[in-house]
Amino acid sequence: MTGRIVAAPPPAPPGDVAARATAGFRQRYGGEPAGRWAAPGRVNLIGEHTDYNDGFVLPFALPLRTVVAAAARADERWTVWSELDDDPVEFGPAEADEPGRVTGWAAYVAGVVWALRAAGHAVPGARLAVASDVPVGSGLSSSAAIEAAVLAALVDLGGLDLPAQRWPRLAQQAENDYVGAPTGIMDQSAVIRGRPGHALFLDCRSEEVEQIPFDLDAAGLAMLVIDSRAPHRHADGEYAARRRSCERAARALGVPALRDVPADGLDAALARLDDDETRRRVRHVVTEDQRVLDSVALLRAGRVRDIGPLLTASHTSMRDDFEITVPEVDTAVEAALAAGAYGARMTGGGFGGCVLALVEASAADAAAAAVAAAYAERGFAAPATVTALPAGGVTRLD
Ligand code: GAF
Repeated sequence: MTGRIVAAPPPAPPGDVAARATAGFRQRYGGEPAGRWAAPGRVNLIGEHTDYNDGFVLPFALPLRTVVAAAARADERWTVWSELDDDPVEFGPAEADEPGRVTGWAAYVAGVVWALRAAGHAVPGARLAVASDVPVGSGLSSSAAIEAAVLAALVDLGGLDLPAQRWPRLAQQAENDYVGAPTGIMDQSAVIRGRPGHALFLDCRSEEVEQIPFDLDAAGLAMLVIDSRAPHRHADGEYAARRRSCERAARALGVPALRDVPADGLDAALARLDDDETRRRVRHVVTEDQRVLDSVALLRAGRVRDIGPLLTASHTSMRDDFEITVPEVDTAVEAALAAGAYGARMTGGGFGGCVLALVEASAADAAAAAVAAAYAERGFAAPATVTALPAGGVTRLD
């Protein structure tokens, strides 16, 4: 975030996140870490539920980071402490090699060890201490952040031969196959491959990326990130259901994935499907892919304000066709638009999480206040709003 907090932020532990990771390491394990690795959270500018349909996404990394302070150990065991939890978690090869054995937040760490070992790497035993400014449960990919930071730490500590372009898929496997969440590759790609001042245009089939300049400051614009504070209602089950429905539809249409339904062939494809719900799911994915492509074209031409209507159309599609929004996020979008935002949409998997609103920088405070007022009127818990600029992906700090 730019550091300009325009409404009450969620409570964060005191102290710089890297210093907290180091302090945690010293306190739990004694001695100094061999290094510190940081990975960011992310928001998705546009392209929702398109990644697992082999489609297009346009996320960017946030300046909020998860830091892992770590050192190798001589035996093949992994001890992880997080500031989320007083007690460290320790596991060995038996737990790492059996998906599901380690549970809770430490499963993301064990999942990375599992994925590396499954790919044939000699993963060094390690002690790790994790601190994070990426809020958990706000849809900003705290899980991808911990996966990426741990992956970077283990690759460096073990001197593993694993080029960074293979990291996103490996981190996704950790989440899919060890943790058991059937997510796509967007979040891991954003937090690993993000670049300051750019949004990441990713083709989720080929994994090709293009860094798209997204300089909000230069354009006099601000991106509000509004934490809807909506409790996640059945998010996991609903996410999996949407994915199954898309995969069924692709089979029914005889294509490898919904990405293969062209926008100008949408009506013909819809006519071949026999239930209305599936038709709406397909319409969301196909039109959303096109909105990503249109947004990229506008950004390449430097027309940042003009992506606003595409953001709002994405939200409408998620609300009416994909049915993944909730009253809190709809309220935030409506209030931001009424306050003059160029566009606004929920970002992330849905059923809560954050809303993005593209506004003139000079109007950011007023827009945040308008959202807070709309929330108060409806009796929702106060939203937390910050402004965000694109930041860099996973990195070694020292
Ligand atoms: C979640 C998932 F992790 C992503 O893979 C993506 O599907 C997103 O929801 C929806 O676009 O963040």
